[in-house]
Amino acid sequence: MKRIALVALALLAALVLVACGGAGPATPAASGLPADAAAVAQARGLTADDVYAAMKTYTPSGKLDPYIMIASGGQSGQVLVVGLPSMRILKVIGVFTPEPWQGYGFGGSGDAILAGGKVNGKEVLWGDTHHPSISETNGTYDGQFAFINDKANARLAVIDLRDFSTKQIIKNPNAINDHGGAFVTPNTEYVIEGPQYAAPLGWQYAPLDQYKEKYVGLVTLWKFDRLKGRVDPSQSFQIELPPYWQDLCDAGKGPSDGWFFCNSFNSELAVGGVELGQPPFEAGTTKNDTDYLHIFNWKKAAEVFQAGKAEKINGMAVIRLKTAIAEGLLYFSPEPKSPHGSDVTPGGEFIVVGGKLDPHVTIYSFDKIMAAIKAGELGKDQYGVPVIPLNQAMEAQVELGLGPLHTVFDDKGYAYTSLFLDSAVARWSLGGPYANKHPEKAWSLVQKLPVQYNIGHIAALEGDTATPGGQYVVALNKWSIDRFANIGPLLPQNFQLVDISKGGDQMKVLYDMPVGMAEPHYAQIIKAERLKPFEVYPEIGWNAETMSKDPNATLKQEDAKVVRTGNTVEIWMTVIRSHYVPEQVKVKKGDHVIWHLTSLERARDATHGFALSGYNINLSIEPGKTETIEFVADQAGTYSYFCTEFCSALHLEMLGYFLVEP
Ligand code: CUK
Ligand code: CUA
Repeated sequence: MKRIALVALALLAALVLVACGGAGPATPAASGLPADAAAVAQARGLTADDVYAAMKTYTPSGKLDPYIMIASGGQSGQVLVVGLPSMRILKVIGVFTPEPWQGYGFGGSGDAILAGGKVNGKEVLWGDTHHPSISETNGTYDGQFAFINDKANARLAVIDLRDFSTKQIIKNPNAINDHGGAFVTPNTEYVIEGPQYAAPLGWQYAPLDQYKEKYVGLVTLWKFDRLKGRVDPSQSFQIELPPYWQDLCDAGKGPSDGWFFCNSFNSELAVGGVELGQPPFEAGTTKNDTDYLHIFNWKKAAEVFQAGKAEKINGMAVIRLKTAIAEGLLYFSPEPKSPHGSDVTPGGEFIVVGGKLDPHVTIYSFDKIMAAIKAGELGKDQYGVPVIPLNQAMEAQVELGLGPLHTVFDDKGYAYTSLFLDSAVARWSLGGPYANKHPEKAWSLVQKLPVQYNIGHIAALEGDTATPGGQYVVALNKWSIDRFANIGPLLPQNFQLVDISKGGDQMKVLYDMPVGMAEPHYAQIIKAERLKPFEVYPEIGWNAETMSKDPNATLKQEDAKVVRTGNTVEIWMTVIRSHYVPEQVKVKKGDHVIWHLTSLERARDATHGFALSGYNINLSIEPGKTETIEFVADQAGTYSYFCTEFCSALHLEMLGYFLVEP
């Protein structure tokens, strides 16, 4: 404690020194104790802002981060877990892509989870993860589960935050790609998976000249069974939409609970074909001044589904567009121009939509939308969907700058919008019930903070929930250009931590974090205290896939055994520092091998690995875990199995021989 105080003192002294333009050698009198901190600041050329940033983010050895960011891992198909404010990576969770350290997809239970993501029987072992979503209770993160979509293949994954590992991957049976997911409803009743590029219903073939008639959009509401920790497809349903490209979605809360909202583009129904002399997509999809904000009544849609008014297509219940219109499940309102992002304010009163080619964000009032629906007499789009005129639904527009995309919120009545073309974070003031939380005029730009460069999404501390926290925003920047040492033409993306703790125009960039693995899109930041992860698995013999005791657990070393039944050899093995039991396993070529491994460890962090040479097998066996592998010993020879985690001084001696007799 005393040390920390001293360091802080020294840094403060350095701050004063640098702030005063303090050249010259630091004397003990000027810098306080110890003098070397001021000298370091001077030698490294740190400005007062730098020293402030260092003090805001530096996390001394042994201190824990109070906030955890769950970030998309982009094309890596993984999910990143990052501590804030230190910006240290804590884990890369294997999700759509096999991950060897976690033994995910190399013979253990991860194989079955990954197999859930097969596309028409074909293994697809990567994903383009976009939007993580932490499970919510009453509109606030509850820290139990996280969901993420794979844009490339229209898949959804469920991550259990008790052990930060993937439990389920589910393939959307009627969509080939998705985008506006995963987003949860306020009590995680449903996980919304919005569509992206329209395709014929039921994943059929149809030529592009039949686009208008045959192609559809399709939003999916996956029912989440919290007790099982799994999505239940039999209780899930889809809603057919016009073939506009639905984009980002967000669920209502408070007064707007029961509804969700998606922006869309390509109301032009462009089909590309620049090589045929037709306008390229980038021109074809931006001709119109407005597209349609999609407004869904999901509670009513769930009733319509329960009432059996859905059609089964590829085993999945689909509410057809006609039914959706007739039952009042879907409304539109125009949104300018080339829209992107759809974000609901913390109290659920407003929906904020950005426009890639419009300098404004447009704010819709849920009350006004409801009033317009009640009043009736709405026009219709070309597919018969009722359209609420923009001037009847709009609360305000705020001019922010070029390329507004995504918006998050804080506890001071401010909103934060990423400005892609400006490469900036805009802080602006909310109106309505938020107007008295800040001194500024309602609905006005407060500050534009430059970031490096081309910001996409933006995340704030619990900033998309009913109870945002303030403190920090993270800019998820697409480019980094000159921020890091040159390592060749493929550059890392750049997460920038921004201090938003002070109001007005006091936002500051604190830290650059290179992301050298992919292009993450969205992230969510949760208070660490809401998470209740296991320290070790609850009991010896825990199956991390089923999250329950495994019937094939071996609880004591004496119970380890090898049993042959015909051509099948079944092994019950124990794992503890620093030996496997048994250490010799003999089979015959062609035998079917079933191998159960149980860690008898109860000490935290005492993880063992299990690699079997030549068989593409690698497991991570955390304390208490039971894993099962199954394979055919199709190659004769002498193999070793050994531990891949340096678990003790005699780790190298933690091995066994696997002998396959010809
Ligand atoms: S999208 Cu990537 S920056 Cu997938 Cu959320 Cu807007
Ligand atoms: Cu167990 Cu190394």
